[in-house]
Amino acid sequence: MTNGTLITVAPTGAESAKADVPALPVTLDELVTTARECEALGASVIHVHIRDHEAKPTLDQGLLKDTVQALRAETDLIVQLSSGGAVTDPEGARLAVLDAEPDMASCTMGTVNFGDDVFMNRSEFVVDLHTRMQERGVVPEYEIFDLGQLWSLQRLLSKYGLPAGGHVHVDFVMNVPGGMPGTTEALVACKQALRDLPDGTTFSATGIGRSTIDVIMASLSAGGHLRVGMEDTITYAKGQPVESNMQLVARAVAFARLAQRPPITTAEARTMLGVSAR
Ligand code: KMH
Ligand code: ZN
Repeated sequence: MTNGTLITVAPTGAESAKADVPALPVTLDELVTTARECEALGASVIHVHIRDHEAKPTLDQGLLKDTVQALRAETDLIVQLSSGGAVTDPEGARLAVLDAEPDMASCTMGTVNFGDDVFMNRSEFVVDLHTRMQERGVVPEYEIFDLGQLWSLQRLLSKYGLPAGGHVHVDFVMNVPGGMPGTTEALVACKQALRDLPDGTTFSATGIGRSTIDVIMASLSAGGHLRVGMEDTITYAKGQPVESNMQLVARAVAFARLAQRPPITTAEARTMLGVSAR
C-alpha cells in the first residue's frame, strides 16, 4: 500500500460552457496539452469528457477513440473515460464509451439529483456497465455521490464479483446539489462505510465548487486520494476564476506534499488500481 497520493485531473466535464469558462480545454489539442502539463505536475489519472466542434459535450465514438489514442501517445497518464457523460446522454451511448478501450471508466452507483437535473443511473444500467467493464478489462472508478451508494456498490460486488483488475477504487463526489455535502463529517462517514467493501479498497475525493479545499484536506488526513480539475471547480478563490487545470493540480500537489503524502507516479498508480501496464 502506498503512502503517496493518487492525483486525478478532471479537466473539462460536461457542465460548463466554453463561452463562460474560456480556459476550459475543449479541443483535442487543448486536452492533450493540459494532460501533459498536469502529468508533469504530478497527476497520474485523467478523467475525460470530450466536446464536439461547437464545444458541446459529446459521446461521439470516433472522437472518443481519437482522444484515448492521443492521450496514450502523448502521455503516460491512466486514461479514464466518463461513462456519465452529460445528464441528457442516453444509456446506450454511455455504455458504448467502453468501445473506445480506455484504461478505466467511471461507474456511478446510483441516481442523484444534479442541481435542477437528474443524473440517472438505474440499477440495471449500473449492472450492465459493471459487467461489460469486467468482460473488457476496463477498470472502474465507482463514483459515489451519496452514502447509500456505497451499500449499492457492496451489493453489486457481492452479486456480480470484483471489477477488472481485482481492486476496488471509489471516488466520493461531494457537494453536488442533490448529493452529500463536501464536509469532513460526510467524508468520514463514507470512509467508515468502506469497512463493508473488500479489504484494500481505496478512495479519492472530489469537492465540487467551494468545498474543494475542505475536501482535499479531509481526504488527505483520512488516507484518501484527490481528484481536482475544472470539471469540478472553476473558481480558485472568492472572485478569482480558475486560470487553468494546472493551477488546480499544482494546488493539490502542494497540499499532498505538505501532508507528507507526495503524488505517486503513473506506474505506482497502475499497480495500486490494478490497471495493466501498456
Ligand atoms: N456530468 C455528470 C452528469 C462521470 O463523469 O461519470 C456526470 C459525471 C460523472 O461527470
Ligand atoms: Zn465526469
